[in-house]
Amino acid sequence: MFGKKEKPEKKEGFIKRLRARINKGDSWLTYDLANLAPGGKIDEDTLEELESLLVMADVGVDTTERIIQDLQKKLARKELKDVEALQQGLRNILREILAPVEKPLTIEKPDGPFVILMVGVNGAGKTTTIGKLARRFRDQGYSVMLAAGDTFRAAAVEQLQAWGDRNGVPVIAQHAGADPAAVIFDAMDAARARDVDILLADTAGRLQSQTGLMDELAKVKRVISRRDETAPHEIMLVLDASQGQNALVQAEKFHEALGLTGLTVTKLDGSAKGGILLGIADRIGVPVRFIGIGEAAEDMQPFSAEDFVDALLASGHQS
Ligand SMILES: Nc1nc2c(ncn2[C@@H]2O[C@H](COP(=O)(O)OP(=O)(O)O)[C@@H](O)[C@H]2O)c(=O)[nH]1
Ligand SMILES: [Mg+2]
Repeated sequence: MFGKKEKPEKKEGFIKRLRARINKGDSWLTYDLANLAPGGKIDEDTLEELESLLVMADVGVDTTERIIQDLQKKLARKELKDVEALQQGLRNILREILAPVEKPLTIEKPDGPFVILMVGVNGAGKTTTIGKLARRFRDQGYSVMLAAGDTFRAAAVEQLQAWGDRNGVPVIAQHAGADPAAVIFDAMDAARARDVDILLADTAGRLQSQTGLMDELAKVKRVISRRDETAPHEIMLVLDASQGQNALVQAEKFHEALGLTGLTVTKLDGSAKGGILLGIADRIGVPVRFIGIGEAAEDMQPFSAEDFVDALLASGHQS
């Protein structure tokens, strides 16, 4: 690994914003937990109500079941004496689910650029995430190049180009309608020639159900591997958290088609309930590299399971 480390004060501010912005500051779990057990007593009814809360928070049916079963076992062992014990039990199981996908992206130095292929549906935040990542990597001391592989619309190429111009990051682009695989292939050569560390490749948004477009992505991946058999070094799916269970379906389909190596989950500041990350971790298991909680560059940070669970369960007095 090469490059520099994160500044701690940046992370502090992010955690504060994460707490404030997930589910608009009202933590679904804590707010309702105390209400679930009016006399402070935890029983099967409490867990049943919690179950519906989890489903409503986008956790998904299977993952909810896993969580509730874990708590039922604790209840049977008389380990859930009060709301605090329930909260602690919940905290533990959520951490257990999320910890395995906390695997930060590490940039290796291959013989040539470290190639990151960005994929996802329209509007998920691919291009924005590329901008944020480019700035982040540049601040860490890497040289960065962008490939305008979203050749579907002229505006998409211009969006990337404008971002590159503003930030002094070179962009390799062709005309709208060009073959995305060819654009990215050329960009790999350009990056190699200029000894660039990291190449971020944009692609056009597509629905997981559009077979032709999914095949096109598989072709892009093959062409990249032909130029460098170790590449792409990261195939990152960008998911809009406010899409709820549909985001889970997207993750499954993109993973099947391409073999994802990482995820960035955006828009956790919107209408998202945050629970989608639990479903993704439990069902898909692909590392969550970054989470986004706003449009600014500093609103995207590496995923931390502990911080995320704390934010989900944060009650007023903790923040
Ligand atoms: N609120 C919020 N908006 C975001 C976030 N990430 C991206 N966006 C917005 O989502 C919209 C679509 O983003 P874009 O990168 O163009 O999506 P693409 O079609 O996947 O390339 C833009 O208006 C972004 O500013 C986020 O974490 N929070
Ligand atoms: Mg885009």
